[in-house]
Amino acid sequence: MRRLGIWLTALAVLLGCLATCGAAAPTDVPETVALPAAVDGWQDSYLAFVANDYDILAALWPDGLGGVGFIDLDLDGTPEMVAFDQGASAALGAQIFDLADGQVYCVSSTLDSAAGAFDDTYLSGVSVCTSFFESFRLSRTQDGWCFWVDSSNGTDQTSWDEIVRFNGRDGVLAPVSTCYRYLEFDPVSGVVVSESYTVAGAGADATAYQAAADVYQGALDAGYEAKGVFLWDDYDRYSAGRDGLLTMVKDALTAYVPITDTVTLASPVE
Ligand SMILES: [Ca+2]
Repeated sequence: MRRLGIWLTALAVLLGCLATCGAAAPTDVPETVALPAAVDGWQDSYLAFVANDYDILAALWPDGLGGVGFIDLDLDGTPEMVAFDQGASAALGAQIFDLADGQVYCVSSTLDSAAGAFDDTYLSGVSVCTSFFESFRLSRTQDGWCFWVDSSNGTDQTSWDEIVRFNGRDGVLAPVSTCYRYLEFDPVSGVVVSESYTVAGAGADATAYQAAADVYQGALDAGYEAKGVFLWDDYDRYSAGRDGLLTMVKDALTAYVPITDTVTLASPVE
């Protein structure tokens, strides 16, 4: 039994090393992230926005929104609302809304027309395509804790990836493009015939792109799983129209997973 115990101890040490040694070791970044309390009434603010601006939402997405979830992407204690469209390509388009002084603003949209439909005071030029709430990752990078997402989409002849980091500016979510890759394929052979890259918005090569992506893809992941609800979870419950969308938002509020010490410290994995 004693020998078994020694082996188990050695195995635990080895696994611990594998879990931490391969990732970039953040320096001077605290092991925990301390968030302020959410602003009072944030749930009601989002519900009121959806109820009052339903006609705008219905005009922009006439087939209805595909999903709603809440994630505190800029780690200021109050979650943003992430609403997916129903997708016309490989990935869904994310529409992201944040609160400022009790008012809801669209801060990111895959639709150009969102700029004219909503107050665009805080609307970013960076948008996100992904299909899952869990794609938004909370990581401890060398530059600090942050949410990021590998936003990607494509066709049979093109594909692109963009690592989007979520910062905050003046108390409002500010998505930032850290690096971007665009590939074109020969439709017959599948061979890449054209490629282009940017890092921090400036032209770059594949090596620089991968180095910038590794800052996030190689960071320590907190294991946080954001949750939301999708239209296809229950078509009857989320029936077309104002009431169905409001029910979806209410269910998403229930599904919201606040970021707590328990969540962020749940044995970070690489
Ligand atoms: Ca927030």
